[in-house]
Amino acid sequence: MKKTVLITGATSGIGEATAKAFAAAGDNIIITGRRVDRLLALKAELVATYGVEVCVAAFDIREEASCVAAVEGLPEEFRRVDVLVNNAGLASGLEHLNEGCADDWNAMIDTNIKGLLYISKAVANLMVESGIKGHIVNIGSIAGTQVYENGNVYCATKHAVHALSQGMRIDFLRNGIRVTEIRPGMVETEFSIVRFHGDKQRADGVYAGLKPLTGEDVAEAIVWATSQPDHVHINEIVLTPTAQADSFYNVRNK
Ligand code: NDP
Ligand code: 8X3
Repeated sequence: MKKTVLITGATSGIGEATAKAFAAAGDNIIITGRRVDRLLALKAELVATYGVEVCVAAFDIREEASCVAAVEGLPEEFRRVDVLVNNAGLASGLEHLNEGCADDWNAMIDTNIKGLLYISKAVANLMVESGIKGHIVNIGSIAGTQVYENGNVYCATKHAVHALSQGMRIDFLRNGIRVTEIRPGMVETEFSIVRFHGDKQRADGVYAGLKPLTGEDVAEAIVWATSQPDHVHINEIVLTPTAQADSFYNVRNK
């Protein structure tokens, strides 16, 4: 059955690939992020390629009032949200804690934790009001259970996503809302460029000598997890490149 899917952070990487994957399955999509030009270009592509209905909502997920206004402002035909994909997020910086920068920490905490909470509350209430047994997908990370050197605050935010996913699964039990946490390892997107503040050469080095996951690989897992029969609840999916075992072990140039 055709679903309505709201994806945060659809202007790039995993979120953009997820929007395309749901659209390819015939679902209607609400795409969000801050870069309006990219959202409009993606909307045009999804409509032209898949003939689905697409709603654009541009806002900064770090602002609770903007999240609430965006959800309240959804047009009538997009208000029955079946699936929320909490994907918007970032790493900013990679330094020992005493050399880290409060602006980076605030960006990660405000986006990855607080933004996820704001939008989840607003959309979950829509699901409850409209009696939809919806599905919330949180994009966590293998960094949600392992902490690596210099990853301090980013890893802490993904540990929070891991805890919140478990908490949401319990709290929404009575509403029949399923909560899946997708926990990828290395995915080549704009993630590392953002982490290294635009240093593309350093970002490329993260994936040198191995074949990382793509946004499409992760999107496929998300679509699969949200396409199961009503009685099946996929709690968690951990996926890494074949060349990566976890946060600490990988092989290059093999
Ligand atoms: P990208 O940088 O390619 O995409 C990040 C997306 O998040 C963009 O669409 C961006 O949109 C959005 N975003 C960031 N900040 C905000 C904000 N304040 N308000 C609204 N939207 C925002 O990275 P990925 O696709 O890799 O990252 C997606 C998720 O996957 C993140 O949560 C990340 O932590 C997680 N992840 C990534 C991994 C990887 O190796 N790439 C591995 C494990 C997890 P815009 O800038 O237009 O606002
Ligand atoms: C993003 C990937 O390697 O920083 O979650 O954990 S990593």
